[in-house]
Amino acid sequence: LSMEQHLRGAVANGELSLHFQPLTRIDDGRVVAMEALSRWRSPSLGEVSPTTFIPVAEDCGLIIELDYWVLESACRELATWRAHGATEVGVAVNLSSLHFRREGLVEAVRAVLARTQVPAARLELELSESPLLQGGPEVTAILNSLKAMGVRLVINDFGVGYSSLAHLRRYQIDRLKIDRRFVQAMEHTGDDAAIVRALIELGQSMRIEVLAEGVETDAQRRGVHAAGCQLVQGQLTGAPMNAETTLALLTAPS
Ligand code: G
Ligand code: G
Repeated sequence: LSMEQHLRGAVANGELSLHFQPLTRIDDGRVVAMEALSRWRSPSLGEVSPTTFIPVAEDCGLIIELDYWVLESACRELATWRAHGATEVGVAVNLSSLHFRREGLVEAVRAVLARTQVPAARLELELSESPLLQGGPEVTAILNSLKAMGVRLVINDFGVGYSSLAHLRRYQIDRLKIDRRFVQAMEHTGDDAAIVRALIELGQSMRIEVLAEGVETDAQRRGVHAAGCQLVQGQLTGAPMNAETTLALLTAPS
């Protein structure tokens, strides 16, 4: 069987699970949200990395179903955290660009929020820059509908796709996540440090939150903080963890 064929049964057979990684405010160390990251343990292939199966799922269109499964599962987990008292935290879900070339996303999000009784403001949808770049009126309509519902919109891996100021202005973006390639190269080359500072300034000038991805060292955290960045994600503040560890983290007395 091909990986695609294995993947077709994975959602139905319960082979997918979610890990969660904290997004942390630098000033007070508070976890503002957890990003849902899918994991696949196939009975025949073993543990398959999302960097392998997400592209396969995008090629064969399965990503739509997979992302909807993640959306629903992540909102269910959020409801559990809230029931245990963690009512301030949000959950972030990745959306493939393919959602912006077909219908159904807005209604799917609305239905999941209704089923799970999660407040829209606690759901963050992470999209890449490509739908914004290609963005026709359909993309604008989808993003406007999501914003009207109260959902937060986040641009993932910012900096690699040449989004212009015009794009950012047109859409109501809540947060930019600076790609870890820039963050991690910061210490080594002045050019990368300058790019990170420019991206942070861009966010600040547009009153959009900025998060640095892939922060592994205290020097990196201090570097992005000095440049005006308020939020970090990465090994330093917490690697992706399973649902049980996530609940323990979010309900630990502080
Ligand atoms: O979790 P990390 O291990 O290795 O993820 C690799 C890449 O796969 C990341 O860029 C992440 O954004 C993406 N990814 C992980 N889970 C999902 C998912 O459920 N849907 C989509 N579209 N991308 C995901
Ligand atoms: O692109 P996205 O932000 O969705 O990527 C999440 C991916 O980043 C996952 O593959 C996750 O395992 C990985 N990741 C998270 N923190 C770190 C980190 O500190 N360093 C590196 N190299 N990868 C990280």
